[in-house]
Amino acid sequence: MKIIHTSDWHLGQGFIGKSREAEHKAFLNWLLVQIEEQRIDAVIVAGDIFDTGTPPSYARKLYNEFIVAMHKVGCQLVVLGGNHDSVSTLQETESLLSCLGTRVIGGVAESPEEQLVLLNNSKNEPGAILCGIPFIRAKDVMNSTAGQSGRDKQRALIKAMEEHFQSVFDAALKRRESLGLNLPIISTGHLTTLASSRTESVRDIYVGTLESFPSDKLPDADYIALGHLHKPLTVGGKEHIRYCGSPIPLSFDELDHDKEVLVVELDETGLVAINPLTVPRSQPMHRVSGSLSCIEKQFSNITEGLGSEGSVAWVEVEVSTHDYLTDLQQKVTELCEGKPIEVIKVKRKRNSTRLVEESYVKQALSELSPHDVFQKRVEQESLTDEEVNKLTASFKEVVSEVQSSLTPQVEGQ
Ligand SMILES: [Mn+2]
Repeated sequence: MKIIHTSDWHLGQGFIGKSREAEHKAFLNWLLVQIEEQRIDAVIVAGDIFDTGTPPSYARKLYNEFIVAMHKVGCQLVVLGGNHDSVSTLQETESLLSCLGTRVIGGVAESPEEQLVLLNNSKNEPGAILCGIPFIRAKDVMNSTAGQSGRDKQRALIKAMEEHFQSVFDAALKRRESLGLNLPIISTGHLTTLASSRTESVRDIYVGTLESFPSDKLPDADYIALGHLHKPLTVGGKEHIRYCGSPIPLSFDELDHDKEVLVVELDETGLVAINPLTVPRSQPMHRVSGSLSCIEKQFSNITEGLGSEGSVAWVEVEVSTHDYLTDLQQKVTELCEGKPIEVIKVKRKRNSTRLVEESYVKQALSELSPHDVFQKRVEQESLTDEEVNKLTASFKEVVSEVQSSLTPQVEGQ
């Protein structure tokens, strides 16, 4: 059978004051075409379907319309909760959506069996068993023990998560046996595993006190569909453990790679093939840096590259200058006057290695994570890397303690 593995849609993302609605709409329309053309039997969204626990109306509408379209083409959909999703928001429509062939697993369930999904192939016969593992919150799988050190907590959490993955996988093995069919088993996960990199927009990367989950503790499934990191990655050299990445760039530092979804083929022998499909980029985005005159040249190149479609490019500008220009923002704005360019973010680069000052255009505090704010404050100090690492580690511990005491609606936003 053929599935599409995708994740981290972040529907409703507020991107430095810009809406991503048009891009998400274009992506979902494109995805529906791929589903029909490639004869896809099921789509798995491995977490972070929404950007926040209380997504704006238009984001919920996109989600609902996609589910209806999937029902029309007869393709199964499995939606797993991510750290950005609210378990209760996703679960609120769970029973309704099950009537339309969409299975929602917003959070860790009471019993492992409830997290199993039997996926059908094109002949409408069982084709695979899915272990639907959403983002795991520490309180879902363990009781916190007062007085435990950060390291002990981390160790206990890794163990509890491993047990959770294994318990759902064991339930899948049992189900396979009772069906008497030789079905491949797929697992999902929304977490950071060792040997994977991260980007600036992956906020709240820490699961409780957990920074990274060792990939060798993942179950022995035929394919593991991961979400959380926004760049496509193969984990630890194992072809069958994959991050598909987000379908649109969620920050300017995600422009260095193509966005994709993965078409995964499985049969009774297990994994057959994995083929990435590159998602077309509907919103031009660029990062430019250098002196003001150099930036002016790059603006012209961007304008030429746009063609006559009437689209406006979103640009992040990093100006390197030795002088302190108080009107930097104004100067950059003048450079793009009359051009189909919108400068979203202006950074100042004082010397070649260190960013001394950053100015954000219309960026609200609510768009920053506590970690972003902390990082910005630290950048104002002259500290050694070691000092920064120490401070950041302590800060993370404090934040995770605070977050683990918050309600699920507030957590992870
Ligand atoms: Mn995400």
